[in-house]
Amino acid sequence: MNKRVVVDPITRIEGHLRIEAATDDAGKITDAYSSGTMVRGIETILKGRDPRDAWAFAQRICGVCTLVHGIASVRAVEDALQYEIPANAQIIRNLMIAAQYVHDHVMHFYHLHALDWVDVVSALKADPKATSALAQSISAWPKSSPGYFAETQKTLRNFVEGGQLGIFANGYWGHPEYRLPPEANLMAVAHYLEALSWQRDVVKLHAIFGGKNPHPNFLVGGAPSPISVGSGASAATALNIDGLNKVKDVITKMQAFVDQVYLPDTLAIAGFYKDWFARGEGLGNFLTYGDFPLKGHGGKESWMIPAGVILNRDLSTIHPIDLNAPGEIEEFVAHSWYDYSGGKEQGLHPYDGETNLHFTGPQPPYEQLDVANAYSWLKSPRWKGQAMEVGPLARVLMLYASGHEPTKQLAGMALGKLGLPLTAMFSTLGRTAARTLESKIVVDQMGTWYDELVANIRAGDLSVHNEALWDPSSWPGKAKGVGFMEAPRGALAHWIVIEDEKIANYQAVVPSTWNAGPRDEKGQTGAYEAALMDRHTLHDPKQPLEILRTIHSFDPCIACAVHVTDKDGEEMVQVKVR
Ligand code: NFE
Ligand code: MG
Repeated sequence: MNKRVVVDPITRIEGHLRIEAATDDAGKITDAYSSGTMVRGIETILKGRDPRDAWAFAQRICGVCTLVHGIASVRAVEDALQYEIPANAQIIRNLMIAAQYVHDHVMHFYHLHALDWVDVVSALKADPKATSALAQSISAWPKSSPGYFAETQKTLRNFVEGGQLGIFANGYWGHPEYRLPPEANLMAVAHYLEALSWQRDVVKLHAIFGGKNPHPNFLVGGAPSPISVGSGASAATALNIDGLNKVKDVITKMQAFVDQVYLPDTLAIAGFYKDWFARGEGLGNFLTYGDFPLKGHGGKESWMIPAGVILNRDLSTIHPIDLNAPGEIEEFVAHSWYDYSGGKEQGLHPYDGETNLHFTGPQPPYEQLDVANAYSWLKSPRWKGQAMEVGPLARVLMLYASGHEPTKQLAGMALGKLGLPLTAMFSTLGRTAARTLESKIVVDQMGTWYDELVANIRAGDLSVHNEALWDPSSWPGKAKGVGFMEAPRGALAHWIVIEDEKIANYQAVVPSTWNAGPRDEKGQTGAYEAALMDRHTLHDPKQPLEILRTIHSFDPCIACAVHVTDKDGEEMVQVKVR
């Protein structure tokens, strides 16, 4: 007889996610359902506003991927108005996006995902000397002495003996599926704590270019902070040589942590869980929009991460995508708590997207989702009618399939060390490893972008903003455009329709909506659901560690994924902007 395992809320994520899994008597997952259980109000409140202000509202969709909605928003307006931006602004945006990736991925690995693989309490049994030997055998990271690990262990013991595990409370400690030796657990706990202080340095990059973090400033047509090579009061508040030196220092710290901590830890931990490279694949379809424009003012000639679709694991063909074409990107609501004016069965392109709430599900608290009908506040995005996985794995596969040499070498090294074939990437741990690999690929590129920016400034190019289209009276009466990027969790795009200088429609289709969305009108599962239905057996249904491993491998963000209006479709708040 089928049993129902309900995990609600899934913790160590952003937002509110419920997973239901049906299992057979042996604990094997036979069916899985993903439900976003909260609802918010961003797309609707953008209507009627000045398009140049949209980024500041859209960015509040999420505080985790803190800048991505700002970038997608300014790019949407720039696409609609055919608004070119200066080369320096493009480089500054690249550096800000890259810092976001590496920051987000390291935080995910240590603070959100590691505890699925690392038993914190077991670290108390570790021998600090043996831990030091282990750490030194995999990395030249200087913080690896026996005394250092003994101190870490003492800190941890104080937590446990004081009955105050705090951030480490409520894990499934002692679960037999934890397989690391105590020394590896202690090393990972030490790096968990180090990553907390490391990230304080990384966010400075956003503060230098964008004034603050989270939610740095942006500007339609360029970058918000002028560049100054002079001295005096105006130089002090501009992007100056002090700021640029700090950026260089941050990039050096990011590079060191990725090379000497994150990458070796990923490989060391993954080596104990190789069977997790053989389950949790899911759809086998992958989509990217592309990011990191590499040359030209608009930067549209060349992207470091290419755009496209991979179908059924076939890396020999990258299918082109068109974000403007009707029938390519569409959102469905057959199993979502929404209605469409033309009927619940149809798909809508985001230019024509609607957010009409219609909650028909059981009122929480509920025993079970009404999965035959609607069961999520997420929509179901599809490409040409097919479900897609987005995110680091999609990007690494796209880079690999398009022949990007650094990616091929790095993936070859990592898989070689683990003794695994390329097909191992289609899995739960493949997804997690892809996040580490892309952090290395991106951080390796940051120094080059930094050098380009400094070279431009030395050559006298201080331009960061294009004034040409700033005045709305220069705009066409009607315009529409799409701003896309690769957010840490995957392909992100905002579609904007501008009429008479104001926003007439605004739709965001977000990475976690692609991955965490429910079934569509054809019954096709989303990526989370499909992944859970790929070879998962629960050792103990009361401690569903296996569900957490695979869901966390996607790094869920449900605030991003659900960003619509309130229950009755009414205005929730009025914000006066003067
Ligand atoms: Ni809120 Fe987000 C990212 C975006 S995920 S974290 O990365 O866009 O849906
Ligand atoms: Mg949306």
